[in-house]
Amino acid sequence: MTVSEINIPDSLLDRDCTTLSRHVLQQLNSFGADAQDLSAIMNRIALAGKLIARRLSRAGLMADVLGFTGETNVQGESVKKMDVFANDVFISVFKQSGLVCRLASEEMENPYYIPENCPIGRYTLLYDPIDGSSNVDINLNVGSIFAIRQQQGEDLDGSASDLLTNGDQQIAAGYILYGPSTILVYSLGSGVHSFILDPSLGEFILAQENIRIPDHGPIYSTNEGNFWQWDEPLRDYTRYVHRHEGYTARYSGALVGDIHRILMQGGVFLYPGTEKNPDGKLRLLYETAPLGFLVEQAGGRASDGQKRLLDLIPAKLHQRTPAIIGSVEDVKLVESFISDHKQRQSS
Ligand code: AHM
Ligand code: MG
Repeated sequence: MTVSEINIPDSLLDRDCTTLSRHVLQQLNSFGADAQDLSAIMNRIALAGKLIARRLSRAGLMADVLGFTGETNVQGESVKKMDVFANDVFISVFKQSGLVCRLASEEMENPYYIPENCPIGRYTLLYDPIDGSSNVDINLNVGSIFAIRQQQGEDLDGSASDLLTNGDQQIAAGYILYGPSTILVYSLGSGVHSFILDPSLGEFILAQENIRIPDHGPIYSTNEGNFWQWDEPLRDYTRYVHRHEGYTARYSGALVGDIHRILMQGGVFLYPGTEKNPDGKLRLLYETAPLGFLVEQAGGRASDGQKRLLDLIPAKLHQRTPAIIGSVEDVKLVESFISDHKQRQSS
């Protein structure tokens, strides 16, 4: 039998061959320079994901992977060795790429510039290299979150103030979930698509296109240990789900995993403000805005309880914001507790 006589169904080949870079070009429906750049950027992000996944998979076997560095980051949080490693991986995959001029991350006070890229690379990568890093030492899921924005203006003073704009300025956003398998989920503003890392190929292969989040789902995902510090409407919402059939709590302590579950099965993720921290814990530019972009693209809703997350304009790079993200009906229900409470107070 000759090779041409072997009958392999087209659908099978297509499934195995739709790589991330090819998918980006298909999405943009172009082979032009901008499309090639975005495809190359996504490919580099995927490479960072593979390098991080590889290190995580052997973390307990290697020296100097688990635990803290002893440093504190700009957020006042203890830095883990994996945070530093993953942060540096994203920088190194973009060096000499000609693609990305600036990288801004949870782990760096100021954006990192790659000057040799700047004359041609007009893009900025915003990212959280390891989100949920408290899970690393106990071998549970963690993630990386990213967003791509186009640089506006010249940024001559190096303040990167053009990044302080709303979330609709994101050209692309996504996450990589390091779980039993490594999954990359992304959107270029036309639907949400997932890819699974096939370790035998070393490639992310298309798993699901145009993911739609259910309009309502059973899951509510929040750290109820903070109940005592929440405002009354959030407590009322929690009491409501406790007293009604059909809700189930799921919280992993790693945002990417919790959002992924909600994206697939429906429900709501909540990280509200507290008395001590009215803006909550999560950061807008590289955590909640990218995830809000994705969830909206999948037909869901993302707010700070009152306003659309993507409409918020951060006052600073590491701005925090309350986050209510998930299925349309479930997010609206949480918002209704907040607006009803406000109305009662003003009447
Ligand atoms: P990190 O980026 O420093 O890991 O913090 C973000 C994480 C999210 O992944 C998760 O949803 C949240 O912090 C958990 O916080 P808490 O332990 O307060 O529930
Ligand atoms: Mg984080």
